[in-house]
Amino acid sequence: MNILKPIFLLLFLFSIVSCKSGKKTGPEAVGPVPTPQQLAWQNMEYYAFIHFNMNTFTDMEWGDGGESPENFNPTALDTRQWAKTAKDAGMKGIILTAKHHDGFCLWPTETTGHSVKNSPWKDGKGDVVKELAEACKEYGLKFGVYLSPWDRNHPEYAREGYVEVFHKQLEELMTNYGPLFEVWFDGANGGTGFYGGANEDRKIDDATYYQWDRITEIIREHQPDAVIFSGGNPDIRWIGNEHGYGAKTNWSTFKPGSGASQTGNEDGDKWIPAEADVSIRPGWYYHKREDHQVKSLPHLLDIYYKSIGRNATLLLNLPVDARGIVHENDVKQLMKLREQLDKDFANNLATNAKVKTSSTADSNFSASTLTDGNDNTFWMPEEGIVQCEIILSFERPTEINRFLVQEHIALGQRVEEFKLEGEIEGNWEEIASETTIGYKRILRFDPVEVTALRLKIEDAKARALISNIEVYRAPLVMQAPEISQDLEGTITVNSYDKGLEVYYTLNGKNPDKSSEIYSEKFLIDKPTEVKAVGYNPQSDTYSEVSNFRADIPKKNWKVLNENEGATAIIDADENTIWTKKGNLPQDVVVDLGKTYTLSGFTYLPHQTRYPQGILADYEFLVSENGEIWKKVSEGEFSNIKNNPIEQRIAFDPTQARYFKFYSKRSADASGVMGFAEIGVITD
Ligand code: FUL
Repeated sequence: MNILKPIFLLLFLFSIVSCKSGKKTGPEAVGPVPTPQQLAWQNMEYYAFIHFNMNTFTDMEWGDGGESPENFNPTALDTRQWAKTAKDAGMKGIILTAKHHDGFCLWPTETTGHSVKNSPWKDGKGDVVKELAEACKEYGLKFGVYLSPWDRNHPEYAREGYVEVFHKQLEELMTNYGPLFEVWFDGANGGTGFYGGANEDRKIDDATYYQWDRITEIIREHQPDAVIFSGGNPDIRWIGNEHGYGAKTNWSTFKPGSGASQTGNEDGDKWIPAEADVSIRPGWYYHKREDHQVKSLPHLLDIYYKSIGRNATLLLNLPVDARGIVHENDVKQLMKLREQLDKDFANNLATNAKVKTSSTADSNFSASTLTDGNDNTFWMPEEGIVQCEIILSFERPTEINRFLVQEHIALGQRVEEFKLEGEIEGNWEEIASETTIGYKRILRFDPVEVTALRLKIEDAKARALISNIEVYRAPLVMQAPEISQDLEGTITVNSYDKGLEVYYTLNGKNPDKSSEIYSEKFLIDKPTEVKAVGYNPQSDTYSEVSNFRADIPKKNWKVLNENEGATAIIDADENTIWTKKGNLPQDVVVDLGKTYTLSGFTYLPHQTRYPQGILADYEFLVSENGEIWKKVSEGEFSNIKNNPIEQRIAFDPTQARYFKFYSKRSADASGVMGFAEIGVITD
């Protein structure tokens, strides 16, 4: 015993010394650094927003607060389906609109009668917040809440009384639903509303009215692990747009009030990283009319790479429908994205590479930490070295098109400028020249075959601390090509992934690699069914087939009874729209420039987020001379309000140079006539 004691003492002293010296060799933090909560949140990367509330039932984006709780009545609400969908999509959590601007509360709050308590759903005994909190727990997801400070229902809004109500609502949410990872405050504050029937405009000073310090206290007291989005004392900031796109330069350091939400501030005095929020459809809430507008795989991929790939997190919104489930179209697109991402990041080629660096502080921060898959280890050059290089050498020429790099942000975001170069046939060539890295940066580029890759840190606030490098050869995106016809009649077939070969037919048959290969635009001046397919020669696989019905060019057409802007409806561009002045009934008369045999017409309503003048019924008349008219078709566009896609109406072939499209009634409440495009089908 007596002999062992001094040995223990020696060992103890040694361990203190080595701990201390270990600390000494580690770097100092640079600038503001994330809290453990912010770090945990950043690690989540990808999580769901769910907009589901009164607006789901009133088909609105912003209710005015005068809605009756009677409206809230989901027929098949299933929060487990939401959680399963998010989980299958690879998301790490869900944030729910517990209360939106219209003031309706999805939980049985004690603060107001404007809640689920007074709805027919579950006879007023339901609690959506609770059901979702439980479903998240079951599926291993984190849970967060959106609580709108603006309340267009509450009679006391903008007065003293409401502030207490708001704090109480927050407290209820913070105390009754288990641990939360994020509390989301919206920037829209004050304006017109119902306000208990007052129906007036109420303004507040966002900075002082809500008492943000008290709000922060409530959150910190009950939910110490939650981060606060926006509001008076934000932990995380808005990315500055609702497209889900981060800027290429994206600092997690920020000066509140600087207005630099997109880029952050290099010299920001606070660590306030960016969250990119975007909806999978045009609207945040569910609208049946948007069932055909769920974002495409290429669009979702772009969002992913421009948010998570640019040092932001991605909060992707799923508008739950009036049944109370995530619509099947949205689920399908989400899973397509998941599948593609799994393929993109399937095989990390960096793990096969030899990694060397131009400088290394010591063996604790060696080059091997860059590819060890451990988030806590990082590489570091010697003290004072800012410009430095990491070189990955491959055994044989390797084709790549993705580069992923991460800084060890626990000690601050440092890199200001970097380059990626590839060794191609013995020469170093630039692949990309960029600015910030941050938590994660992913570069996408055309495939290049390299024998080595060189990451050059060109400028940084202090020596860079790089924790991870990954390299991939993402496969081609098997998206069906997009076919369009312009004013002149020119057909363009566009493949999202330039690596695909594109084949097409003009005879209605499905194309394959024995069909005509598409190499350049071509002209079509008669009714023709154009079909195209993308083909991946490496895997010998095909995309889905796309189908387009081309017809006579519109270049010589004229709208005769024109009022301003009407050419938008015959410009072969569905992004340009026109709404005729004045109320229905209305007509438009078009001169086709010469006589054709017409056998039908097409009508495409506005494809915008807030469409106007979606027409419900029509009469279609034709004329050879523009004076004597013959009605060739009359009817109703069925279900057009819910599904405002192109309408194709056929009639008996008739010779004509002019047509008149007449309508008495719109499917929406606008009472006007709106178009994205109108066209004819010729024989
Ligand atoms: C906006 C809100 O006004 C929208 O309705 C939606 O909730 C979006 C996420 O934030 O500011």
